[in-house]
Amino acid sequence: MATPPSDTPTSPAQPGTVLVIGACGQLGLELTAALRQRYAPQQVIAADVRPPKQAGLLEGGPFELLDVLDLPRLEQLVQQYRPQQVYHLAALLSATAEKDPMFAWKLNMDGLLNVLNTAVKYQVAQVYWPSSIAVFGPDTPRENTPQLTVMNPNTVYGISKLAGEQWCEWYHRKHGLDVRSLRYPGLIGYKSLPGGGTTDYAVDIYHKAVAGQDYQCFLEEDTYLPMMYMPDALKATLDLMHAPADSIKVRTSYNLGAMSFSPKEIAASIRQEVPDFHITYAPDQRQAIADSWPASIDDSAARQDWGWQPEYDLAKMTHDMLAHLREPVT
Ligand code: AKB
Repeated sequence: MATPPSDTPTSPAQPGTVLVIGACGQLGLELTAALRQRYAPQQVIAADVRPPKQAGLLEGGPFELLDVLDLPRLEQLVQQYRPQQVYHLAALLSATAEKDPMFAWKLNMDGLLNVLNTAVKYQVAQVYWPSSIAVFGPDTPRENTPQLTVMNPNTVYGISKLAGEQWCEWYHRKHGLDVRSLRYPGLIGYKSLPGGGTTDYAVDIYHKAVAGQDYQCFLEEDTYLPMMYMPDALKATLDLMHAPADSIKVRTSYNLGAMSFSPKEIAASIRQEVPDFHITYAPDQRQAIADSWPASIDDSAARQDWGWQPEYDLAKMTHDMLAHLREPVT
């Protein structure tokens, strides 16, 4: 039973209690499961604006309905569960944000500010918020994009992520809030589907290959983008959040790299195991977004500061993805 919100915190944070906002998304589903393995499942509260689409997802721990734009409800949940950590993942991704720019700005910015203000007000020990390679734009050096460089994003999503990074840094400096962030590349996993992103093709293509179908790609064959397999993304997120605070030197968001490939290369890697797999190309409006983003990322700051080291390259990821997607559904 939820308790009504009040202006002052009523009890100290419970060690290990975690709130995941946006738990039904591609990253949220997997991060919630990883956190529930790490902590007691009951201490990891999954929250999203809608319940999980499939029965069985997010079972084993509490689930709460939460629209992150509804500040009283957010405060109510924070008062009720007293989370020590909040992972705020709810956002509109790049392609969807271009279609509904005003709502994307509202959700991506007001949602973050609601979380940051609530974290300060109720003394949440740590906040995690994902940024993206979308903070970079067409003026940014495309190869081995540095941590600190020209940004100038030209998508609504990218503009919101860059502004969000600056807000995170501001809350850290002004309020001492321990907020940490990573600039994710495209994330690829077999347990959950992405929605509304420009890198989504790199997940869809495996599903088509396993179904024995051709794949029509919405990007051109030689479009290189930074990508990462989900186990590496989960490891990076948890390693960042568990690193000592004084090792976190970047309070905007860390560049994070693992691999970089084009649609032609991922198709060739799939053909190593599915020889008759075919890909065709029909670029759409997402091509312009991809063309404005880096092709590869320099993540040396993350490696130096908290020991980031990816495990998966394209071949290893393809082998693992195909093996898991071929498993019978239980
Ligand atoms: C998208 O394509 O919008 C996301 C991202 C790179 O942040 N996957």
